[in-house]
Amino acid sequence: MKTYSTENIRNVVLLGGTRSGKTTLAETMMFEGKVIDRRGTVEAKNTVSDNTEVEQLYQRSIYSTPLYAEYMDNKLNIIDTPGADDFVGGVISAFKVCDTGVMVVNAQQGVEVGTEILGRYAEQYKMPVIIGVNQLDAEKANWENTIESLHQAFGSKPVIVQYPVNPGLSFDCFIDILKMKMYRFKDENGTREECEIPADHKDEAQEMKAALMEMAAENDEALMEKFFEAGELTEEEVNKGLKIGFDNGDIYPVFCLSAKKDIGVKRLMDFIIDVAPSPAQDVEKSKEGADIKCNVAGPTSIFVYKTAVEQHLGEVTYFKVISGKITEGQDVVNPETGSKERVSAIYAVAGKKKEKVSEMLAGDLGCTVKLKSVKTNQTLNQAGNDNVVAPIVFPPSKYRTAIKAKVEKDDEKLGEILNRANAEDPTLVIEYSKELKQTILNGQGEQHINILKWYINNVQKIEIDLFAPRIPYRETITKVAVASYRHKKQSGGAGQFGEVHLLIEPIVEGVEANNRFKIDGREMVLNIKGKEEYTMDWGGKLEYYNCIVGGAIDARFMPPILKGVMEKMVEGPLTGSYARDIRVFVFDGKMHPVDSNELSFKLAARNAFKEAFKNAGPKIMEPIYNVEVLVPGDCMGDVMSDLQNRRSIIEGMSSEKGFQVLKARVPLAELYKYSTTLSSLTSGRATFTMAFADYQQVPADVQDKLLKAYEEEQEDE
Ligand SMILES: Nc1nc2c(ncn2[C@@H]2O[C@H](COP(=O)(O)OP(=O)(O)OP(=O)(O)O)[C@@H](O)[C@H]2O)c(=O)[nH]1
Ligand SMILES: [Mg+2]
Repeated sequence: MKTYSTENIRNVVLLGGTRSGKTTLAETMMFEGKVIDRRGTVEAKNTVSDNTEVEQLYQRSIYSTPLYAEYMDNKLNIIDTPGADDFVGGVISAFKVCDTGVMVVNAQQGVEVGTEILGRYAEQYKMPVIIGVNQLDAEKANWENTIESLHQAFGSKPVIVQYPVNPGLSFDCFIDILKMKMYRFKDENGTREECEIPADHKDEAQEMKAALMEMAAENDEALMEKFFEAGELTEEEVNKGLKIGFDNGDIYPVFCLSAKKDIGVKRLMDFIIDVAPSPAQDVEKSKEGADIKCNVAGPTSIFVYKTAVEQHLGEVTYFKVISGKITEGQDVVNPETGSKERVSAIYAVAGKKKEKVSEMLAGDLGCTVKLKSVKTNQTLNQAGNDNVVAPIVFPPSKYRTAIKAKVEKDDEKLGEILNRANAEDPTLVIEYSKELKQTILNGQGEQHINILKWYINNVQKIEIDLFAPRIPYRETITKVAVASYRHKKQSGGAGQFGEVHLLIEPIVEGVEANNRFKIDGREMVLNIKGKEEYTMDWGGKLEYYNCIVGGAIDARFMPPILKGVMEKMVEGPLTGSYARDIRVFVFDGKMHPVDSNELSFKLAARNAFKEAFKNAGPKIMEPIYNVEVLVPGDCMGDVMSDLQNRRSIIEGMSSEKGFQVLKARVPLAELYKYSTTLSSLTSGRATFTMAFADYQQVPADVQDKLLKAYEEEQEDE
């Protein structure tokens, strides 16, 4: 392969709902780009893109796959992404390195939730979008409905540049408004003839052309002037105007496709080369916010957007050349760790096929192998250049599950596999929770987790259990209580003795500590001699007051008493969860001249605290999440009543681009597998986000259940 200059590169990401035909389109683009001479199909499990065992098993894309096509002296780097929302991580990385999105829409369905979600991302990342209406050869293809749904979703942005003459099973013709020609396809390998527009389509085509010209002219004053004077624009001028609107994300040109029958694909590729931006205009931000221009004459910087372990190759590092050029055998430095690496070989990538090249220039996408320790989101530079490219920001998780190996001896290996999985897919977030004493796996949905499970079971041959994670409850109290406890043990030699009397009360924001208390109608006044205040790692406070009079307890026993209390703050008396916001006043006790020691006082304090806690109107607090659901109107009722069954508080409803947006506060305990339920309630047409909001007291019946469950658990132990 020759070396492509920055201007002759196009970086394109294929986007779209599940089964819209992205992988098939990628296959056809590579066929037109002479990377392959026979096209595979998803059904035959032989596409270049869906090349992993698990993708072939499920007949869908799971990973984002870098591909390329060489076409008209240009190199099109193509990233084929999975349509399912569960695998969005790969889409987000593709946004980072691509300049144009081709949104594939299934003409049988029109805009789907997937299209909608990806459209939002495209807006967020300011990515120019071309819409490819695909599957126009399918029996149920419906052009009008599809266009209508496009306008509903994207307003006036979609601009028709082609329309099909005969959508449906016999589809072989479309009219190109830009070129004012009709293309007729003679076979399923892209062979086409250019014809005049037939008489019965002339008026419609003319009308659309005028609209297109006006739309193009609106983006540029000079064009506008010309358009008013001459009444029309040349193809070049229309392209120019379209390009401005397109680059700004104001115009989404709409193309006709049958990826399966290779109709319209070449024309789409032409347009990408003629109109879509090359990376020459790329300006990356550094971590510090400085601009890094895509300048081939600049110092070498490459950015790692993906890593994978691949058969026969080992660790493969996928990168984009951000600036300068990278040459075979070049030494680079990781500016963040200072570690040196040698890029011994460079490859252009089409799935498993790796074609060795001697160099790659700014803007290009490629991969290398055998680097020592490079992770996704890291930058590698020519020595002396300390630019660090701002990292890809992955979306927050929406599915959590606890995971453990069925047999303990696999624990360590499982840990390694999970860490590896996170390196390859940063949206798989592993959390070793000390609080919950569980390993929690966070991901984008049940499918996402199940794919990992499949891999662990079938490839790594480890049996695992996935189960509902514990909930990080918090415990606190609502009123004053006192308790005392005597720890006494007489066994042979030295005995143990310690007695502690303490009083506890809740810390309420804005209410200062006082030394007068009322307990069961009895007034109690304490003599505060010392105060210590601790902020808990898990939120909230502990205040510890020394109110000992007359030397009832030696000062040296105060720290062990605090330690005993602290232990019960870590493992709360109600459910073993963290406790918070409590004042403890130690006001009396007893010592034994021989048997008293630190341990005895610690144990006495633990038990006294526990006792007092249970009498102090204890309550369990649970984490509440803000949940936002994007749902098609016809599923609203089901989604709403399901949420109500989850003890949710519905906070609002609004409609947005043909969907309903539902906002609710939902307890985390009720969100286990929510994404799965939502998906089955709406046939996968809804999506949601969740974010921690705050802690709220659990209802009485829930508290009773939790207390009982904890008691039983304690008895078992
Ligand atoms: N009739 C027809 N079928 C198509 C066309 N393009 C794709 N298909 C079929 O649609 C199904 C899905 O195609 P894929 O290429 O896997 O779709 P995808 O968008 O990559 O799907 P995900 O990877 O799951 O997001 C397959 O059965 C394809 O054969 C087309 O142009 N016409
Ligand atoms: Mg696919």
